[in-house]
Amino acid sequence: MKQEAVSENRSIRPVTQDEVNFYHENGYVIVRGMFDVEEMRLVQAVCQSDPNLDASLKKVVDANGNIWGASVWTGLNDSLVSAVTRTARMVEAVESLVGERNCYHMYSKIVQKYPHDESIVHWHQAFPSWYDDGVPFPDKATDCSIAVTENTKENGCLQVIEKSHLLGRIDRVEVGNTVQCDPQHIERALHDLKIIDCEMDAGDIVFFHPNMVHGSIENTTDKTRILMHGHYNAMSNRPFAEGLEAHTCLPLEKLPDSAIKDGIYTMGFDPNAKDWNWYNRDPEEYLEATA
Ligand SMILES: O=C(O)CCC(=O)C(=O)O
Ligand SMILES: [Fe+2]
Repeated sequence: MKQEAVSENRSIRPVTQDEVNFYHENGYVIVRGMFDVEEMRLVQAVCQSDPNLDASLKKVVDANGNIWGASVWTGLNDSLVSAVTRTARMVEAVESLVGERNCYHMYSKIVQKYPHDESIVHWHQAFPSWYDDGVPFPDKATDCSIAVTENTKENGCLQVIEKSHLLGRIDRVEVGNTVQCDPQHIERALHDLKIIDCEMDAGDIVFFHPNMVHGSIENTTDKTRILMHGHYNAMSNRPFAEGLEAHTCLPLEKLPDSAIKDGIYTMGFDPNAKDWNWYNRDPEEYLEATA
């Protein structure tokens, strides 16, 4: 069945005013039970067995030469994972956090950390790339990470530096085939700010401000850790540049929260979804150059 947007859909899990206040004060908020276990099992099944996910994988090389990867898509499509990003729960939560009704989905990605995966996602912020695109206000966009599986300290859950959204946009330096926040700034910030391990059960979600410094470390367990990251922006905050893949600015029409269980999608992961490689250098080329 094709996706149908029904504008009067209401969220079954609205974020509370306390959650919104916590987000603004600390730069992040973990919203428990945004999705249920049955819904996350459907997404897990896509991650485990849909070859389209691997085909869209963008590989990232860390400082030690270990590789992690993200399956990325932009815009909206008829897949299960895209339906998740459009449920009334998600759209209304985003609207509450950015303080505007009319938002668009920039891009999403799925990051799987396999058993005993030693790769590191170095400390970084999302906003600097959007700034490069021409997005003006960091407060009018938001990042989120849905725990598709259980996320623990041991399996390399997302880590954020509490209140780091107050640091503003930090200079980036190259690491592996990508960039990270200048480590000197991070070291200084960590004198005052603490690292939060975003431990979550499947279905929990962490929303965080685009200037929040975040990353993750090794998975020391026998199980794969999966996060689905979403990035949204207020329509009023669209960049000045035109023709940018991640800013097609399609109005984010809500799907009913029942869409996932009702199967209102045509595939797990869309192989034709618009994707692009925003990392600095192709990993193969990078590894060859540094061999
Ligand atoms: O999944 C993770 O560990 C973090 C990934 C991330 O922050 C990113 O891809 O921008
Ligand atoms: Fe990130």
